Amino acid sequence: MNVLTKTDPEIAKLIQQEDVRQRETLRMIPSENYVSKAVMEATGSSLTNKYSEGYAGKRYYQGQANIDEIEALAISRATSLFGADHANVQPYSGSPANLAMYVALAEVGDTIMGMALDMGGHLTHGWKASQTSKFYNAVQYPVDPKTHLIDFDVVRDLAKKHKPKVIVSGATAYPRFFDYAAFKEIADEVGAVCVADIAHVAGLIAADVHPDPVPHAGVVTTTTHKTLRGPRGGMILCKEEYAKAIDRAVFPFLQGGPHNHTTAGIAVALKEAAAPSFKEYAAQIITNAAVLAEGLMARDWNLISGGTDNHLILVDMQNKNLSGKDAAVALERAGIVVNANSIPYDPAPPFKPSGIRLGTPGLTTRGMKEEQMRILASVMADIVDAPEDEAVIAAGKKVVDELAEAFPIPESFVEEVSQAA
Ligand code: DSN
Repeated sequence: MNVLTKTDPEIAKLIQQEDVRQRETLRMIPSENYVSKAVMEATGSSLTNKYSEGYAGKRYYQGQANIDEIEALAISRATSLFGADHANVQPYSGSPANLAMYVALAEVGDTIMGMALDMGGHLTHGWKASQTSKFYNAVQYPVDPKTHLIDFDVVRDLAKKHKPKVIVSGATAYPRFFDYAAFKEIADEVGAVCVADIAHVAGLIAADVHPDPVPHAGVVTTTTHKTLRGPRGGMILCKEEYAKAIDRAVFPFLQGGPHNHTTAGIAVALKEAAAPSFKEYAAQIITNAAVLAEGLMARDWNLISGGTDNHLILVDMQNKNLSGKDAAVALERAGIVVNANSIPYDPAPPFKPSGIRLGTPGLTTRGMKEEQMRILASVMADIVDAPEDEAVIAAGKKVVDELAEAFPIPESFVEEVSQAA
């Protein structure tokens, strides 16, 4: 960062400090990952200088020869990886992608249905603090109070009662697979469009280690930076019948010029995700989460739903007499970065919730496997048992330092990509 250091030493220093923080701590927030240098280079390129309102071949600005090809590549890689009819790669991130999906499928004031935020859903699935609940009449489905699983009888009853135009599946804190066929059946019964928000699990779906919503859902929305391991961005996949409405909703209804540097980064990440080694990566994410869950449960950690099928683990800390926030703060002191999170039917407020949420996409990118998960389960349990014991924190930090050094953030997935080409 020679130039940046000269131009703006304050920002350069903060970025360098963040590089060090990312290198020296363990990323266990399940929505975060580490991208390749190739994705970084595409994202930090001259493409940021270009305006391209419109779509390939139909732009409102001249000078699109390269941009059109980049966007076309991103689209064809997305449709091919997910087996979708159509892809729009312009949404700025997951929330704008979801808003575009509603705009395409419903009128303001129509009823939409999604999982409540405090049950594991996303803000944009109609949560009361989100504008999606003001623009639309949002009906929220819960999880079962005992099993913490989606109860399809409850979803069906709510759908029959409220007749939503759109039913959204998907979550930010649901540790189990989604039964997309069941959602589609209910959507068909009430004449709703079946939508899947796969932001968290897109990489797992691309690698065939998670159920696939594409055959069932009319529209699939996603971010590109979680298990898919691309830059921060969004994407909408859909069946041909929704393609025009989705494209119009993204541009011109909601957005102006697409972020071409992000589009290029998404294209690179999609190429990386098509490599055979990405399948191994995604399978290892799930194995790692299962082993970590087992290790934590052996130390009397209360896992929501009793375990995990995917990349994430949601923990109820109430039996440890520790808030989720205090647990997350203690773990971070040892270099383990998770997030405090509400649990279903949480008696505590959202800013000091009873749970923590953690996951394995980042650690798996760093090459960690079952053995490291067992070590980490033990370190985390020790810290949660004695969050104010400086010797325990120091011992945990020593293990984290060793792991961070032994498993550096990889720069490249190039070998895998050339195999796939
Ligand atoms: N903020 C994302 C997450 O952490 O899951 C969802 O938008």
